[in-house]
This record gives sequence, structure tokens and C-alpha cells, in this order.
Amino acid sequence: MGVLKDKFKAKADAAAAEIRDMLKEHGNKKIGEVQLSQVYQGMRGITGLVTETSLLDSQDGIRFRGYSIPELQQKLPKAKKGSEPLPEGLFYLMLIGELPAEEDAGYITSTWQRRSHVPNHVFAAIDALPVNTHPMTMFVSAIMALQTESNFAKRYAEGMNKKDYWDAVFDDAMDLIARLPRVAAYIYRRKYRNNQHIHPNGLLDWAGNLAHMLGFEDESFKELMRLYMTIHADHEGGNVSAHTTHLVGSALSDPYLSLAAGMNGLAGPLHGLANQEVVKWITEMQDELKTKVPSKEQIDAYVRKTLSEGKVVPGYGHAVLRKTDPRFEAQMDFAKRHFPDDPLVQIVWNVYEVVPPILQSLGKVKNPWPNVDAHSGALLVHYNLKEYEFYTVLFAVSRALGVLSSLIWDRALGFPLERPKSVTTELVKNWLKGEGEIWGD
Ligand code: AMX
Repeated sequence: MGVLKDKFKAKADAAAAEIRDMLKEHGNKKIGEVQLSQVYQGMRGITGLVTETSLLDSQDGIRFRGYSIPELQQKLPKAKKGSEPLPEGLFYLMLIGELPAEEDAGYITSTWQRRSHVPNHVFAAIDALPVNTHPMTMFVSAIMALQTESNFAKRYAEGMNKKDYWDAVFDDAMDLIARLPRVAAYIYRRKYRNNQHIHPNGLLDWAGNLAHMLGFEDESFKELMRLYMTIHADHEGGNVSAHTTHLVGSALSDPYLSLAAGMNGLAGPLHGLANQEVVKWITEMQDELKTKVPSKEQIDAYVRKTLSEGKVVPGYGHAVLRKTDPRFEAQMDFAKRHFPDDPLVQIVWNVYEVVPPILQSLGKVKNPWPNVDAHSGALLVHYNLKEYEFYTVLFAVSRALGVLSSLIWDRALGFPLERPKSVTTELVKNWLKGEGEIWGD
């Protein structure tokens, strides 16, 4: 792994020096104003984090180191005979900041293959949970069980110099990413396939091997996994999973502890769990209407019923995006190329026509358009991966690429403990009366 580490170190040293100079000259520049309402409303629009791996534009969607998803599909290395990007290439791009050559992606594939061994006690920890435990609970428990392997925790206990934190986080991140497909596949096969497990195939790429271990050998499913693992990897730094991983890492909790924390956030229905909720919502609509192919009028009525019951329409809306998510579009494009007549995909496309005007008419929803989760489940169901409770685990395996490459950068740039100021409403009320201040020291 020396070559990749050396390349990273050179990039990180240069970036750290540049940031040091920039702060020396411009550190006291004001970057905006904060309104009281923002403090009560989830800190929307407050710039307070630096995340180098990707940047989200409300209109343009996500860009990874400046590259949009269609550009990544074009420019990242592919598997032999494949046409979808390899997530190994995206990881290289996020980590190093440059497009990888084919051999760079291949180097990461072989590094992850070499480091993919999962110790037995991790499987035992999963087995200790009742089989009806939610797959995300099993997944996070497994990450916690894997924490025995942390280089960072071991080296910190031995008195590691702070200059070496990034190096230990780098090793942990590579180990963790290498091991997650095996853990995810183990959970799937234990819960849904009678505990019959499939050995890894050392000749396959990271996402292809995940497909194989899950038990799906169709070449186009492997392609879907490559695309899926690429587009779910990162969405700049403020989303719950990325921010949590970063925050917990800032306490110098090792990457296992930090990732587990972030993945607990991904397991929330307003975040990554929305992908299971979408298929669940469509299935419940089919059951209630007693039809496999609801008409647009029936979908319209069902959406209104969902809203009248005080529930959200899963897969729609976003805290930052203000247009159709390019990750939705990439998945729509995959379905158009591979199975345009699939009945569930047809429903997802009809929902796409029906939902936005209804959400728009409410007058309060800032983004009526679909997000990444509105489409992903339908693609998985097509290949017979119908157990929707498992979907967020796939999202989580992918998200590890983004949040862990960011965590390496966090330590390389020497980012400190994160500690924003909080206030009480009592303090705010006094400030409004002209007594005292609400900003921190
Ligand atoms: N259905 C119904 N109401 C919605 C809605 C939806 N899809 N999206 C937003 N709203 C409502 C909010 O609940 C809020 O209502 P309230 O004022 O009565 O509380 C109002 O519209 C304003 O919300 P917002 O500013 O537009 O959104 P937000 O930034 O507060 O929340 C999100 C963003 C994603 C949580 C929200 O759109 C939502 O709940 N969507 C459905 C769940 C979902 O798909 N989540 C996945 C997001 C992507 C991801 O992280 N994987």
C-alpha cells in the first residue's frame, strides 16, 4: 500500500501548507450571517465544515472532486467487459483528488482483496443477535465487533505521535472497506438464505465480489453493484452519516467507532433507511389497492392519503438539492438500458410523474423532486433482491468509501475536536430583550 500512501501524503502535506497560509492571511474573513431560525432548524445553510471529497450544488447535484456522476461514468476505470465505473476508482479520486488510471483502480482492488479477512468473532457477534434483528443493527454491531482490529486504537494506546494519526486511520480505513462486503453478505445470507454462505472470489473486483457473496451471479447485477457503490459513496460533509463519522472521529475515536456512529445515522428513515421505505410504501400501496399496477390516478390518491396521515412520501425531498437527484437519474438510465419494461420500475416512473406536483402544491416542501432512494429499491427487486430491510446495508457499504476517505483527510489536515456552541431558549429570550449575547467565545 506504500505507493498509494506516499501519493496521499504528498497531496495532504501540500494541502495542509496551503490551508495554513490561507488561514494566516484570510482566517478572520466573515463568510456569512446566521439567523436565529437556522439555529432552531437543523443548521440549514450554515457553512461550518470542510469536506474535500465531494461538493453538493442545489441545482447541479453532487460532484466528486469536481466530476459529476455522468462524467464519472465516462472517466472512471471499468471492470473487464463492464461499462459501469469501479468504486475503487471513485475511492482513489476522493482520496488523491485525481482521476485514477486503470492500474490505480486495480491496485486498490488487490489491496482490498488482501485485507478482506474477517475474524470469526465478528460472525459470532452477528450470530448472537436474533435473526429478526434489523440488518442495519447487525451491520453496526459487526463494525463494533471488528473494532478489535483497529490499528489506530492500538497505536494510540502505545503513545502514537499526532503526526502519525493519518497513517493509522489510513490503514484502518483500508481494512474496514475491504471487510465490509463480506460482513454485509454474511448478514444477508444468514437472515434470508438459510445461513448458507458463499466464499469470496479473489478474482473479482470489490463490488463484483459483493454481488457474488450475496448470491447474485448475473453479470448485469454485478454492474449494478458497481454503479450503486459508486453513486451512494458521498454527498459532501453535512449529511447525517458523513457529519457523524467526522464528528465522532474528531474525538480521535478510531475509524471503526466513527463509522459505526455514522452508520447508525444512515439507519434513520429520513436518511438512508428511505431506500427500504420506498419499496415498502409501494408494496403497501399495491396491497391496499389490490393491484400490482396502480394507475396514476390511484397513485395520486395514495400519495394524498400518505400525506393526510402525517407521513412523508419516502424518496422525495432533500435538505440541499432543489432538482431531481442525478443519482436518481443514473439509476433510471440503468433501468432504461437493462429492463425498461419491469413493472416495479414502471411504477417508480409513474410515481415520479405524480408526486412532485402534489408536494409542490403543499407550499412548504422545499424540494418536491426524487432523491437517490426513490429508485434504488426497484433495481434490486428486479434481480430478486426483494428483502427491502437489507437495502440500507448496501447504501452503508458504499457510504463507507466517502466517509472514511474524508476521515483520512481529517487527520492528515489536523482538524481539531469539533465543538460548536449551543444555547438555551432562556438565553435566547434574554438576548432578545437586550441582555447578554448568544454567540460563543
Ligand atoms: N413528503 C412529505 N413532506 C415532506 C417531504 C416528503 N417527501 N419532504 C419534505 N416534507 C415536509 C417536511 O416534513 C417539512 O414539514 P413540516 O414543516 O410540517 O415539518 C416541510 O416539508 C419542509 O421540509 P424541507 O425543508 O423541504 O425538508 P428538510 O430539509 O427538513 O428535510 C428530508 C429533508 C429529506 C428529510 C425530507 O424531504 C423528507 O423527509 N423526505 C422523505 C424521506 C427521504 O426520502 N429521505 C431520504 C433523503 C436522502 C438521503 O439522505 N438518503
